[in-house]
Amino acid sequence: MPRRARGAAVDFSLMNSMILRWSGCVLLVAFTAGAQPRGFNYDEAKVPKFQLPDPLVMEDGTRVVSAEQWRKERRPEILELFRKHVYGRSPGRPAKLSFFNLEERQGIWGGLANRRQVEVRFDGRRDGPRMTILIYAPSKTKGPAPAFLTLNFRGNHTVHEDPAIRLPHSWVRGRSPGEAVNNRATEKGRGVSKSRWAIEAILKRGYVFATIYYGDIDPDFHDDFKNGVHALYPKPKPDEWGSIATWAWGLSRALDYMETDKWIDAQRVAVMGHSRLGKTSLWAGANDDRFALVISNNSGCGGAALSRRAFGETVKRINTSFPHWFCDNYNKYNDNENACPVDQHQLVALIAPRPAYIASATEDRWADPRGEFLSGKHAEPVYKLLGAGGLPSARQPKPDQPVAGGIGYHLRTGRHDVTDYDWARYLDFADKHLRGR
Ligand code: GTR
Repeated sequence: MPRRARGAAVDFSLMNSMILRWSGCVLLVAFTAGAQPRGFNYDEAKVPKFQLPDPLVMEDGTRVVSAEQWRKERRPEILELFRKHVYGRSPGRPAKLSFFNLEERQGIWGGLANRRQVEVRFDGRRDGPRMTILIYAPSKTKGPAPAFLTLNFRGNHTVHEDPAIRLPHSWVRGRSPGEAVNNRATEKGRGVSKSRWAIEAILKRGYVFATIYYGDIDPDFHDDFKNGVHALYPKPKPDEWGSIATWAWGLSRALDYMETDKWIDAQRVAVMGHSRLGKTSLWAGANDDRFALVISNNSGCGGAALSRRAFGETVKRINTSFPHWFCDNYNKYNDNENACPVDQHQLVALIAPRPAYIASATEDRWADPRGEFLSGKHAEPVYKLLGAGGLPSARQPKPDQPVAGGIGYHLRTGRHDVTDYDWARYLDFADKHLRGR
């Protein structure tokens, strides 16, 4: 018996016929284009009345008044609630984790970059579950550089047309004809997602760009937790890792590797993700405080958006469409958001005092841009208590008017996507916090 109701639209393991495969592709393209399914609330006047849990009040009612109390008592309490009820708890670093340098080249792209591709073997075996990190470092920087660590949706080879980037060894979905054959990536995908990754701009500003195909860690369909790194562990209990926690776990393993790479300053790694991978970057940053800065790009429900607003995508909808993303316990809050002991502003608060950036897009109503802003705003008391500044805007800023304190926010004009505009803001924010500019 599968442990969760299967979401008909998303379980690609069930899609055997071409017709179903195609309808799945169309569905996914529609989502990434920022489609807004019908039957959900997009009207601010219809947002239900709700009360948010106060990040500075302990579950027993005690008010948190000092930074120490936050650090020692309230933060661990909230972290535990997210582990138990939302994302699920993950194992630590595997004893046999090992790193293998697949390839390296210095001074490419007219001397702008060095490239390295590293395989992270989760149990030390070369044919076991493993992920490949693609790294571009600025070649002219003296000493280790700060870095952006990201997950990508379609394979490392899709982020740039560089012919040396290895094709993923894992299951890929493939969104255009020929991009995947029998769920294996092909050359047709090379560079197709490059508009989302401002790699040259990142390098020119002196940062390392590192990316991993998320399917290397856990393929994004519900197979009852058998593939990816789950092959090494027992089936998750109701409070144990779903796929978002698993992808975040992979980011922590990438950071384990980065601590050993001389090109990278592992004390200054920003973790960035878009959409479901924005949910993932937030959880990675909350769960692993080695991440120095956290960026959520259009992360929406289960990411930065407040669940209690039930605006656009809801907890019930996400648990139904994507039964593998969260831990089983999260199903208890389907149509029952107020019963959940946490809401997503507390996820942002877990990142404090480290800087966090939340980005929304005007046409991305499915992700609830206002709810994303409000999460940052309601995390502010924790940032202020810790002397880390806040989100310097009382109201949601107008489109294309970024604000940045300890928490940064912008509402970009346009659709659900990552653009050069977004990256320019993230680079400014990183300069401010990781370089003290
Ligand atoms: C949608 C999902 C969103 C968002 C998006 C994506 O289908 O409803 O929560 O994660 O996928 O990741 O592209």
